[in-house]
Amino acid sequence: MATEKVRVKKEALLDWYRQMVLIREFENRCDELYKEKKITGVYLHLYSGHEATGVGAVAALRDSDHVITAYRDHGIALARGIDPKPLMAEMMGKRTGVSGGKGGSMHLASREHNFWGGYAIVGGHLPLAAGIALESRYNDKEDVVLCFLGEGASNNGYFHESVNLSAVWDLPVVWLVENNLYGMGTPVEVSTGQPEVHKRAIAYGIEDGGRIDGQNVVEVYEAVSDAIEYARKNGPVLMEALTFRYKGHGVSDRAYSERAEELEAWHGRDPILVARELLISRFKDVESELEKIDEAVKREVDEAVEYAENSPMPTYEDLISNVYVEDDNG
Ligand SMILES: Cc1ncc(C[n+]2csc(CCOP(=O)(O)OP(=O)(O)O)c2C)c(N)n1
Repeated sequence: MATEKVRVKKEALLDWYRQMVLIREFENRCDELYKEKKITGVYLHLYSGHEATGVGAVAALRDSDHVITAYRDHGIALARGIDPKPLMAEMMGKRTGVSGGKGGSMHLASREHNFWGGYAIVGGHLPLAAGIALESRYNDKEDVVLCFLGEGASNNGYFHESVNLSAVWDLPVVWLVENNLYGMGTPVEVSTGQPEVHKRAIAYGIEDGGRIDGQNVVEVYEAVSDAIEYARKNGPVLMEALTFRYKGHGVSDRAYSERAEELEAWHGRDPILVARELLISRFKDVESELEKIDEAVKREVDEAVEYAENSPMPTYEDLISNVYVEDDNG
């Protein structure tokens, strides 16, 4: 793939910083609301630690491109531009939620944003990504699908079937593995014969997009931009961003105390910190702008929580709508 390095402008970097702070703040509040039982459900999977991967990768897309992911989806939804208010309302199962309160944390989607969810079955969204990419190819569109998946998801059958089909049909899809080194509590070396997942590209005869630093939003943006443009013209790319999840698998899971040292080291390379340091080193007097962003994001999340708390629950009619398609006779 041709690598054209474009120096990222200050405005873009500030906006990515803002998005990452928004994701962190939004999810910290979700964690609290879950403990208060205002967000319910068996699981709540936080994206904390992965922010640079989601923000940098989604920034590489056109509006007409598509995004799909698994259950660790709130951060990617925010990066795709979904308003925090209907997103928070969705978390609480409210009628004003982005999916009418029927999706919740793991199954939120927004057609308007070409953000297709949100799936709980590990790897289950990969065939859907291939299907969306097939529609684009079949109808001679230029749209690309960015499919996020965990390294754990690269070990089941969905992965093999979908990546193979993307190869034989030259589908415009970027398979972006967020390798956070653990699937639930299982280290990648224990579950995966080739722990550098991107190297599997050769087995499918597709482009290897390499392994990138998932903590650095600029590096992610540049590498994923190359991959997206390659996919648009030629076909699939498999690549991998190395990152780390700060919390347990879900908020009810323990945070694996045996990983304390590893966790500390990753916090030292926190994606928000990395972006902050880059901004400060590159632009004079940017600290006051960063403070303003931090404060504005807190207000935005407060307003989202207030909106969600004051929103109504779905009615019975809401709950049974969009379940079955009505035929012409009603
Ligand atoms: C088909 C299937 N098998 C098992 C599970 C249980 N499960 C949920 S998440 C998970 C680990 C997946 O790890 P990975 O794909 O690396 O994503 P991460 O949670 O690290 O983001 C497992 C085994 C499931 N939801 N679906």
